[in-house]
Amino acid sequence: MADLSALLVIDVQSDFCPGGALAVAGGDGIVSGINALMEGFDAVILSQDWHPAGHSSFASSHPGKAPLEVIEMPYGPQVLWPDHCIQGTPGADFHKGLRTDGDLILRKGFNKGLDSYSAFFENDHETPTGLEGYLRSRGIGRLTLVGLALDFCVAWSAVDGARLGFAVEVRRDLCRAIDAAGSLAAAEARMAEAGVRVV
Ligand code: VGL
Ligand code: ZN
Repeated sequence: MADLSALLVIDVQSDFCPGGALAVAGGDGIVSGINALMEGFDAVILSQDWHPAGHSSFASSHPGKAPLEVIEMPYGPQVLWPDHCIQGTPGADFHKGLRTDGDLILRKGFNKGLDSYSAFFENDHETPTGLEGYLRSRGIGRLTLVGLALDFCVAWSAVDGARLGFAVEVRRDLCRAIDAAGSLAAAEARMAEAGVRVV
């Protein structure tokens, strides 16, 4: 029953591509490869980082703080970011070249006081996005992840998926990383520990 496969395309949005507010180097270079990969799966799901203006993950919401500084939130440490992926703005749109004819578009990060890197849980590791129920009720047990950024939203989604019992594979060639302050090495270690296959 739970043996169908899904491709999870994480946050391939204008703000994470060159020219965007939180540009990931080479972020636009994975788009055509992701489009081509879509054919081979039972389901295609796209996640979309989707913040209200004034979101608590924005450095601009914390006087005196700069992007990439870390603050303590009630749910734990939170890296601060430039304003990005604000609901309804061009930066929140998917990259113009990305195929968006998948089955589900899952938005996350819409709670003002709580960030959500993972497509499964918000950053308190508790509040679900609903993706787990969607996958299980469609009989999906195998996930392949691609997108942006490898060391944040892709890795957090992959680790949560593996912990929930899905078989998770990350296609490294179709991801790009932010790699701030050792974040890529840390993410790789957490993925390995969780049993994520990085190929
Ligand atoms: C992401 C930082 C902030 C991501 C989203 O998609 O990896 N990173 N919001
Ligand atoms: Zn974000």
